[in-house]
Amino acid sequence: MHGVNVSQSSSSPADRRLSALVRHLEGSSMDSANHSIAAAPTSGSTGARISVFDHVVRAPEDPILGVTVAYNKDPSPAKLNLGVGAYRTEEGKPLVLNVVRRAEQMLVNDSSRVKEYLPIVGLADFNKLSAKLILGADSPAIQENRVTTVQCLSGTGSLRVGAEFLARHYHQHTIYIPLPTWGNHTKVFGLAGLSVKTYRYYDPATRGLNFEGLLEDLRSAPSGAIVLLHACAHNPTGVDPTTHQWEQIRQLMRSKALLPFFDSAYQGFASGNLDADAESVRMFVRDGGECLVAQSFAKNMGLYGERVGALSIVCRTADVAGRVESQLKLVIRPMYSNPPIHGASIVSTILKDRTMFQEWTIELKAMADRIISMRQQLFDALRGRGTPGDWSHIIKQIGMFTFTGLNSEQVAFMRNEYHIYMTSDGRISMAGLSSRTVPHLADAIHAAVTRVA
Ligand code: PLA
Repeated sequence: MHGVNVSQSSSSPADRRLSALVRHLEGSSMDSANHSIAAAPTSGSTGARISVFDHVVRAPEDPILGVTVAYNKDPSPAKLNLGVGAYRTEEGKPLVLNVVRRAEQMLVNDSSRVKEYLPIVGLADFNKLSAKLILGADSPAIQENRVTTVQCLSGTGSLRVGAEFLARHYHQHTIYIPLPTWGNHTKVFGLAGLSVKTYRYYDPATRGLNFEGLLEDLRSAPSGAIVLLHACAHNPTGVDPTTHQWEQIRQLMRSKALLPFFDSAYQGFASGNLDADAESVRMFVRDGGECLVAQSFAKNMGLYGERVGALSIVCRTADVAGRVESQLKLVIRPMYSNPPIHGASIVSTILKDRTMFQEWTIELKAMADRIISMRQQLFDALRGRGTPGDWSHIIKQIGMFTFTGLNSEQVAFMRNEYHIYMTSDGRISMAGLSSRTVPHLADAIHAAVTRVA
């Protein structure tokens, strides 16, 4: 097993929270001498001042979002940001979908709309429609009322709320995440108090799925363990199991009572089809078993900064679902009280209107198709240059990213010499590329593989 335990300590989350509370209470009964020392730097008296935060060390930038920080500082006009997975047009500009603009206009024009707090679980319409989008309009689980859905702060917030719930109410505290995976998974689950281990996923030799390794690792996981699955368009590898492989994973997981936690951040971005990209999740729901799904509307609706997402927990019965929801409210209330209204209103306006929904699917397909055409163009450009190596994985992988196989020295070389920015694991966001920038990237890759070992 390739397990790495990254939980903060061996004590349970409840123990850690308790000791934090004790520390806090001890702090508030400090003697007055301690108080005056602590207060001195902010007291305004003259003389040398030492900050109470003097011991704080500078933290490294985030491995993904930090790429944008470095990119923004680069004055070169030729610079290209292929780090974060954010869609760009052929002109290299961020895209606000027409249907989103139209929904926003409708919301603004509706003077009956107010800015009251949403309920703790968010906008009711949004929750219903989000569950329908991922589970399917005819999902028996929805019809039987055994799904609870809560609006959360995009995909990350949905994962975090799900993780906090599991840490409090699920008997198994070990979660298996794929190796590699989106870098934030380890932190989200570890900080919620779960013990994070990995299962084999990617095989660098074939640049494909290490299916045998995956099955072997899940087979030896303890019964009941949680397993994080990317619903589609695996980040960072762009490698997904086939339908047949998904079915084998499902059977193995159900036979061992492993609990699936789906991360669906790219529905519609892999194939351009919303239903096809939800098929893995639906397979697990069809068998009547339980699972969690974190959904993000950042990419498929281009609502990155609006932070719109949902956590759905599919339960065995409506009664269980109701009780689970009551506990989710206790998780959410002390974290951020209730979610923001605007983004969720945009999504529900679009999802509940037939014409707008149709318009959205067309715009979504156009984004997915542009990404697919970037794959072909980059592949052709490398072949045209006679760049050493087999680059067919560029057209075989799916979704927003290509896992190039470039090493960290080659990545650094491309940043320094060509002003092309990507994550150090060699992942490039195909959505950040355009016909205009493909030749520059192909030149850079060619130089990197021929000049840097
Ligand atoms: N899950 C996966 C697999 C993701 O790739 C991302 C985003 C999220 C969840 C969270 O997205 P959200 O909270 O914005 O909805 N990954 C990005 C951005 C696109 C990031 O790192 O935050 C990425 O570049 O990998």
